[in-house]
Amino acid sequence: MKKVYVAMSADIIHHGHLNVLEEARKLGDVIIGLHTDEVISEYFRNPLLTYSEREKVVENIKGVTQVIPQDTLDQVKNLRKLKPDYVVHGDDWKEGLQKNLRQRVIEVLKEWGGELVEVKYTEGVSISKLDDMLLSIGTTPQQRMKRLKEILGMKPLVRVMEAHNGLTGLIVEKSKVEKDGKIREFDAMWISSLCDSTAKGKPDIELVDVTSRLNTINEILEVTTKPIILDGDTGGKIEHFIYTVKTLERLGISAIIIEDKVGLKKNSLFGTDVSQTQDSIEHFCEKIKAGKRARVTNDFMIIARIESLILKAGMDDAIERAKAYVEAGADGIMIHSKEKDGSEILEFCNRFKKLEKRVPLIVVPTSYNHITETELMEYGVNVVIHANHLIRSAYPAMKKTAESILLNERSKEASEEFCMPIKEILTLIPGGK
Ligand code: SPV
Ligand code: MG
Repeated sequence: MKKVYVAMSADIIHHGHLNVLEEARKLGDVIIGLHTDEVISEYFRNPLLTYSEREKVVENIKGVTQVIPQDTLDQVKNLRKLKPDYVVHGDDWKEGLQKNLRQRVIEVLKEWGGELVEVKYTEGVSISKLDDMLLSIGTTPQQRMKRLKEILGMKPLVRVMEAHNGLTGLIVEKSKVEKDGKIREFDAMWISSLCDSTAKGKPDIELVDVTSRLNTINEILEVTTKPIILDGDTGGKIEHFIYTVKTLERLGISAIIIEDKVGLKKNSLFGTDVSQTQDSIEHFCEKIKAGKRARVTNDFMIIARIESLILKAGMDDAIERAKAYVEAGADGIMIHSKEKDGSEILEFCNRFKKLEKRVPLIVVPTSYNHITETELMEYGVNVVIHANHLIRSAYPAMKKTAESILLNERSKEASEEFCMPIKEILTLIPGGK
């Protein structure tokens, strides 16, 4: 039998894919080069199914004799290894991102006289259309909650953005850019105490109580599907925290991050300019353990946030706490710093990497914002949270508009300079017409 190679993602399989596979089967034994989770999340979007789930699907398709990982979009490495007689692909890759990859396949096949067979693209199906349909169906609390752990398993770096109401939730849900042929979007939302409080015109001192925070959470849950990480401040009293955990888990929140401070909490970015007290290791570990006991599923994550660098307690203290919190069952460690150069964060990352017992590492690069996500990832960071940027960009824009109307005694100037057209705001949210 001749060898036929077909590279695919097989995350959502539709009749277009089956047409390609049917043609491939006519030519010989079909070997699938299955895109790894990293390839799919880098070039397309976060896969709905994991590699092993997708592998199970494709190995049961008629004519498929073997499934191997395709860990780059470029097929050349696998092709040189297998030396197939044919490569089969849809003819839609003649243009766009995959044009060069196609050329490389043609070139490499010449080395052993292989042939590229292209199957006419099946009109009327598109993964992005199917994605939109899935989005409009929505999600369930259970599905959404476990998604964060799934994404952590699939991607080396999880990218998180602040949301503080339904509209900002939609921005995080839908914002997408294309760069170097790769699609980039946010993986999850951060409901920040600072932004949630600020949006309500209140200071970030745990004054906005859990019930009010739940209103914000519900507003966001209603219109989005991406996983949510909640900034849980100190988590409050242990006796209260266990109720919060149950409530959040029931709603489908994926994780709560609690910080190791006691007493009147102030925002970390004040550092030592205000008086703030760090919790004892023993007491904070008790809080983590109580939260873990209160959980119903393994999907909900309790993440411990270390304030040692913020409060100038030193690197050794931060590392000692990381070890203790992981031992107590923390599902992740967030290390925070307000130093602008980022060196203490990178030092922490280096030391954290060497710990025997490791959990996902989370950072919030507000002060050291010159360091890129990729650089942080290279230091072992698993989750980057952009914690406050939507509210920080919205406020100056709104203030400018208000001042322009005062100055001009009319809204003409503000409308023309700073506002989106009425037509656009009316149709921004579908279903209003
Ligand atoms: C928040 O976003 O509320 C945080 C991060 O807790 S920070 O403001 O940097 O403390
Ligand atoms: Mg906060």
